[in-house]
Amino acid sequence: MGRLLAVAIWVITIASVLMFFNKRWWFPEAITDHGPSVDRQFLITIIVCGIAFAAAQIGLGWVVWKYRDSADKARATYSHGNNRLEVVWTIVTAIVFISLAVMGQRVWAALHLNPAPAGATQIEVTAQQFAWNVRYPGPDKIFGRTDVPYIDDATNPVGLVDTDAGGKDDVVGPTLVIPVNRPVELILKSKDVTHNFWVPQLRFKQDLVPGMAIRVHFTVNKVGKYELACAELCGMNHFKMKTFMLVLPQADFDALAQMAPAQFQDKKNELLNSYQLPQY
Ligand SMILES: [Cu+2]
Repeated sequence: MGRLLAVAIWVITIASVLMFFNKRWWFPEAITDHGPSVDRQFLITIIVCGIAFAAAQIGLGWVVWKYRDSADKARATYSHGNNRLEVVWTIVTAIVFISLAVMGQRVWAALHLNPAPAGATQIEVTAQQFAWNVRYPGPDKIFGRTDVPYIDDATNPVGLVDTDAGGKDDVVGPTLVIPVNRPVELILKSKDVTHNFWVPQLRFKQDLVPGMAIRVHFTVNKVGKYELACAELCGMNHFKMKTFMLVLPQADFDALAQMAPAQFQDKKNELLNSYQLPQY
């Protein structure tokens, strides 16, 4: 029985490792400039963890095999362990994980801590139970003032102040439209609970927290239509919080950004229908 268990542990270990090698279930294509760095960092982490996992499971199988129930019925001996060995593997583990964290920090900082490049296209994304409200500043490139008493879920979901001139041309809708090959800065907000902005192809996830305006910036290098989901279980109808991110050629985006709200929505819907989701 002991031998069988040891072999089962080794077989499961090898099968789990092989699943990563065949890459059948893997990430969708990365479409951001920072995407390859995130993927590289992920690969380094998974190789390091994979080696530790395989070594630990092979060792476990070996112990099960060696100390299986045998005919001589010898009593087991008790060991207090080996302090030197414990100190060594604790230090080695700490060094490995701190190094991984430091290496990953560089990519993280470029995305979240550094300011967006000057001239980045700014778009505000306000999440609520259970919808996405994406606001574009309109031709004047100024976001109009918003205030809580003006919020009306049906007609004014972000609470645009109707007397403010800057908000007259603001467009609010459920779809995120951005230009290709140009830096984009998202200003992420939430009206109620914590939501999470996630387009897998962008290679980042970001919480939207009530009371905060969280900024992230990135550059997308591939035109297309992608799914945008809320990745935080935010309530009963959380599953309904999905929409699309449409990445347009720069000329198409610029033309759209100059349009009045009604025209913008019609053109955006037309463009949205003309792109297909990527197949995996
Ligand atoms: Cu949500």
